[in-house]
Amino acid sequence: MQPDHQRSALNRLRTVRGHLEAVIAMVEEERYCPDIMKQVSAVQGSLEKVNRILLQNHVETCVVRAVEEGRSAAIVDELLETLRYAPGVTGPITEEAHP
Ligand SMILES: [Cu+2]
Repeated sequence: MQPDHQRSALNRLRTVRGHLEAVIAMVEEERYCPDIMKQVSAVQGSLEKVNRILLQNHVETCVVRAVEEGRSAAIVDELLETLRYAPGVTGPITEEAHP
């Protein structure tokens, strides 16, 4: 991975881990359901940000290399398949999805 993308992805994932621990505590403490749902949604938004970073890294490295090596058709097929893992990535940018 490109070092800046790796650092950014790791920072965000570690933040999500902490956030998720807090959500688990909310469930254990039987907090008000909509309050928990709001936090789950925020975690999902954070994970979508990670996928945006991973996709950017992939396009800048693996995809560029594949095109240079004449594997354009195969990498485009794979890329379209990859986008299915991240519907939030290809949708409109919401406030939460901004870096
Ligand atoms: Cu890649």
